[in-house]
Amino acid sequence: MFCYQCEQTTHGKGCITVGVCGKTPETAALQDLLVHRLKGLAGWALHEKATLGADTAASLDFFRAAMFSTLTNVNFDESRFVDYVRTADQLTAKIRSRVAAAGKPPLEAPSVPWFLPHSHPFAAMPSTDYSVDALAAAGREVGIESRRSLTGDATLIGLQELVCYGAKGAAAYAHHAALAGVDEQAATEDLMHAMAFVCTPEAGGAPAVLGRALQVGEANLRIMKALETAHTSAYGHPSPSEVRMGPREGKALLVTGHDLTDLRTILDMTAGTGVNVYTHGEMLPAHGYPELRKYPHLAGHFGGAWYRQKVEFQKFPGAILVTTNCVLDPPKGTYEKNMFTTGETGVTGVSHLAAGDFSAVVARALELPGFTAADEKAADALPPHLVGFGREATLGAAPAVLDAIKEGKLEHIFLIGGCDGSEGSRRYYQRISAMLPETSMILTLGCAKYRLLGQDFGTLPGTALPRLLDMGQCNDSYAAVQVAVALAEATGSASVNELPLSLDLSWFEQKAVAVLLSLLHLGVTDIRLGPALPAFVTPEALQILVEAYKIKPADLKHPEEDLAAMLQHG
Ligand code: FS2
Ligand code: SF4
Repeated sequence: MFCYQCEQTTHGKGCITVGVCGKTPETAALQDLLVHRLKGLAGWALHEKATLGADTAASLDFFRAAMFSTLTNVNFDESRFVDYVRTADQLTAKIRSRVAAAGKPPLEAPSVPWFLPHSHPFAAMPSTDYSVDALAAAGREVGIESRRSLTGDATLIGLQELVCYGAKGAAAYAHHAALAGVDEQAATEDLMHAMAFVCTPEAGGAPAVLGRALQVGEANLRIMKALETAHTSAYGHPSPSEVRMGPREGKALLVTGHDLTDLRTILDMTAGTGVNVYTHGEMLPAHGYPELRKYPHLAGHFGGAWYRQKVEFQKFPGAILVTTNCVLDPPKGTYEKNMFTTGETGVTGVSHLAAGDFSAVVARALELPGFTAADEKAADALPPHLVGFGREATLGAAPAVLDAIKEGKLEHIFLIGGCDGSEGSRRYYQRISAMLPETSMILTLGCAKYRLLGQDFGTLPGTALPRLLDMGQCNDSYAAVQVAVALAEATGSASVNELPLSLDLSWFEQKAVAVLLSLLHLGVTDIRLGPALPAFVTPEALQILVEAYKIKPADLKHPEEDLAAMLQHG
């Protein structure tokens, strides 16, 4: 196997024997094959649209769900990938037949150095053998190693992967948005264009591939906007709200991941049953939405960031529903029987529930003992966390923020957010946030916020403004961008880059890649990125990004030097 799509990749180079995430070589090869087939499906669906005016809706729907399944920490279940490949083959075969039946020319598989002619995605035919072994063997033929050795150009293949990872992250958000009621078909189609593009001769040069990556960032902005619209239409605009960070006595059900629709279904199904519902991981911002926190049995939040789940889930005396990433394989003989996956998530040996069909997880919550009165008492001492600084709430505070800037009470704003992870190097974000001057504010979002929890940032001296504003999930980066643009306009700044605003971002997986591409598309410069730079960006590609966008690696050993530089230059 060879996989380097996430930040924790082995030795900062690539996972080659087994994933640090736990992904097996078989699953890695199946995912490689699926991505290859999705490139083919994208090409053929767009070809059918171009030649016959056909609707891409059916392909789109599957495309974004299947892309999402290949993100880091989403799905480890081989059998599910066999099904995804089979469906991709069936959809592509049907398109081929319709194009042929209409007497239109087939989609040509152009000659490119990174695919052998018979293994070009546009030429792929349905498998004759859907065993894991056969599909994994086919996947190994089209993986990154194969394409790098065919071209001898690690920089080009790395940039093509940048397009692919950005498209994966954006597809995941598009999938969430569609499930939540806003279907961004045009932007999803742009992601299909991007995946088809990397199969064409135009993707043979670094500038063109980088340009396409920025287009993925632009599509992702539209998608994050759609997701924000879906969330706020269904659940109201987030508003500041204190979250209890521990349990109450009684039966318990934990909902993890990002999917607010699944959380609401669980809240409806458990109403009146005596089961308390808790959020975990990226679900913490759910408490900011009026239509979710109105449920009295949404009792609080349990646990920290995703990487602590193997320890924390063993201590949870109730049932657990995994709606999206990040999920990890439970240690054998622990909480497998209490955990359920849904949507695109999957773990071998863990029950998978169809969308909205959550009676099994509720039944399991009723069987398990739940929390005791002593657990509740111990949790009473935990400080609450303030969530709910979505776009409206933060812009509502904008006049006070502008006054604070004018009066010299607010001198700098830091965006410290993104992903969290298990590496000790991520303590950089705790260390730097503890050093920030009192005259600064911090916007945070994504699971990186867990690096800031437990520190009391208080209020800006002489104001009632909290210094830490939790804007929500990683996808709420859209709201953060809108706030920055509004602040730039209100202060008469030429662009976001002129603001006393510094972005110190922590990345881990492919949604973060999509967000980064959106920021670059907007022309945001001087972003600090850590803890490690992407392994798929070679030194040559990094040089391009540094020259164009002044991207900087986080100085993990000397956060005080990063801070000094940010205060001076932004
Ligand atoms: Fe955190 Fe994991 Fe949000 Fe990422 S819970 S690293 O997938 O999407 O952020
Ligand atoms: Fe390694 Fe990350 Fe790929 Fe998992 S997703 S195999 S940890 S690079």
